[in-house]
Parts: sequence; structure tokens; C-alpha cells
Amino acid sequence: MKLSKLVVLCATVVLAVGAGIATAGGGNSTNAQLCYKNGWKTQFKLDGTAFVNQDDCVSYAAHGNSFLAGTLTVVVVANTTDGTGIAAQDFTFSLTGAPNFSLDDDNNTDPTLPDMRSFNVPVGTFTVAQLGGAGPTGWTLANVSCTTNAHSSASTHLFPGSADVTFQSGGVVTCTFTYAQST
Ligand SMILES: [Ca+2]
Repeated sequence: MKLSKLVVLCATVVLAVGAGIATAGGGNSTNAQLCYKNGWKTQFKLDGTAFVNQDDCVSYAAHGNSFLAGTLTVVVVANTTDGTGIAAQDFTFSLTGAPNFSLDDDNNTDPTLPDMRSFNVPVGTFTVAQLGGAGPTGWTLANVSCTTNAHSSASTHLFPGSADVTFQSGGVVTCTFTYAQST
């Protein structure tokens, strides 16, 4: 018998395809961005505690946790010509990202509307403005002023009546719109 050998060389080509690097997306990543460039110094956990460093902040955000938001309070003061300070007039405002809302300053003789409202707002800049730019007929916007804390800032404008308010985590702002009765 003839012995023959058949040598089969089987070359297998393995095409290695590197697995695509998953890109993080969504809110966790967006929140984590706020930690960079010293941003971690301006953010707080929901329980109010601060971060020890950037990694602490990024880790917190990466787990889907939210940062402590800010609080914006809007107050209306209406000075009446009769000196009672009881004004039935409604004053309506717009607020970035929120429905319009109305306030009055009738010393709660009518509980329908309050003379102030507070809003929980995320980190960012918001504008609260007298609706329509001008005050109601018979009233003049005499002053717009905002008090801020170390985690917030504000700029006010009398014409048209508005306030631009910027919140870092934990920001607290109160903006007061003061009206004078003109008729
Ligand atoms: Ca009222």
C-alpha cells in the first residue's frame, strides 16, 4: 500500500472586530458634566452635603442622582392710593419653563390668590417677567428687586419688568415686584 499523506493546511482567518466603545448618554452624563471645571464646588447632594472632590461629584451623578435644586420665590407688593394696602388687582407673571401665574396683594382678604409663590428650579438661568411687559392699567411698576444667597445671582429690569435669575445648586432667590397705584 502506498501511504500518502495529505496535509491540509487550513488557514483560518479571524477577523477581529473591536467592540464599539459604548458612549454614555442621557441625564447621568449631563449631570456629570456639571462636576467638571470646578463645577463640583457649586453642586450639592439632595441632602445638602457638599462634594469632597470632582470624582466624588462624578460618581454621585453617574449613579443617576440629582443635584440639589434652587428655590425661587416671587412676591408682589401693591401700594394703594388709599393707604390701606389692600389691592384687588391681579398681577400676572411668566416664568421660564413654568405656566404663567398670578399674585395679588390684598392682605389675604381674598384667599383666591396669594401674594407670593415659591418654585423649585433646577440649576440654570430663568427669567420671571411681568406678563406683557407693562403693568396692569392703573398701576406702575415702581421697583423690582431680588435677594440672593451665595449660590445664586440675579439682575433686574424695570422696563420691561423682569428678573434674570441664575441658580447653582442650593441657590435661594426672592424677587419682589412692587407696584404703585397710579389712578
Ligand atoms: Ca389674596
